[in-house]
Amino acid sequence: MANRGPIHLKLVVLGDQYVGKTSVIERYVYGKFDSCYTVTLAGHFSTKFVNFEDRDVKLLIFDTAGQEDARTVIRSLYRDAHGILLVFDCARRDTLDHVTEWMELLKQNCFAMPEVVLAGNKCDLPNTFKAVNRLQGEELAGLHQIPFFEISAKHDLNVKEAFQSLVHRVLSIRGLTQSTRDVITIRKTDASNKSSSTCC
Ligand SMILES: Nc1nc2c(ncn2[C@@H]2O[C@H](COP(=O)(O)OP(=O)(O)OP(=O)(O)O)[C@@H](O)[C@H]2O)c(=O)[nH]1
Ligand SMILES: [Mg+2]
Repeated sequence: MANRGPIHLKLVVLGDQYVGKTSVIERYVYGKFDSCYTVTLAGHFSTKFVNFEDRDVKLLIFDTAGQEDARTVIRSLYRDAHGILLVFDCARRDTLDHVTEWMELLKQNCFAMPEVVLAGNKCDLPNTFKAVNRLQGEELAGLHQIPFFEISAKHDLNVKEAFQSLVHRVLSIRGLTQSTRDVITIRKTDASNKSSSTCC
C-alpha cells in the first residue's frame, strides 16, 4: 500500500547576522513579529504543516546563527537540507555580497545541493535606508539561477510566498513525493536553542 503519511522536508534559513532570519521564521510559523533583537547562537527548529497537491507536508524549519564564528556549528544543520531560504538585508549591501559565499559553502558542504530561494528582507524600510534595490537582488539571483523575493517579516510581505516557492521547488523539481522521513536526521544537539537577548 502506498505511504500517504506526510512528506517531511528539512528547510534551513541562512544568511548573515541580523538580516532577519529568526524574524522571517517567526512571521511564517507563528504569524508574529518582534522588533527586539535576540541573537541566535546555534540553531533550533520549528515545525509547520502545509499542503502541496493534496499531500500533507511537514516542514522542519531550522533557524541558524548568522555570526561568522558559528559557521562550523551550523554546517551540521544545513548539509542535509532539502531547501534553503537564503536571506540578506536590503539595508546592508555587504549581506548581498556575501550571498555568493553562502552559495559556495552550500556547494562545498551539502551532501546534495539543496534548492535555494533568495530573499531580500526588510523591504518595508524607506528607500533612503535601502542599500540594495530589487534589480540588484534579481540580478544576483539570476546569476545563481534561483528565485528572488523582496520580503518583509515586519509587514508580512512575501514571506509566505518565498517559503511556498521553496517547498514547490523541492517537491516538484526533485519529485520528492514519497515521505522523506527517513532521510532526515535530527540530532539532539541540532535542536538546541541557545540564544541570549541583547535588547529590551
Ligand atoms: N524593518 C524591519 N526590521 C526587521 C525585519 N526583520 C527583522 N527585523 C529586525 O532586524 C533585527 C534582526 O532580526 P533577527 O531576526 O533577530 O535577525 P537574525 O538574522 O536572526 O540575527 P542572528 O540570529 O544574530 O543571525 C531585529 O531587530 C528585527 O526586529 C523586517 O522585515 N523589517
Ligand atoms: Mg536569529
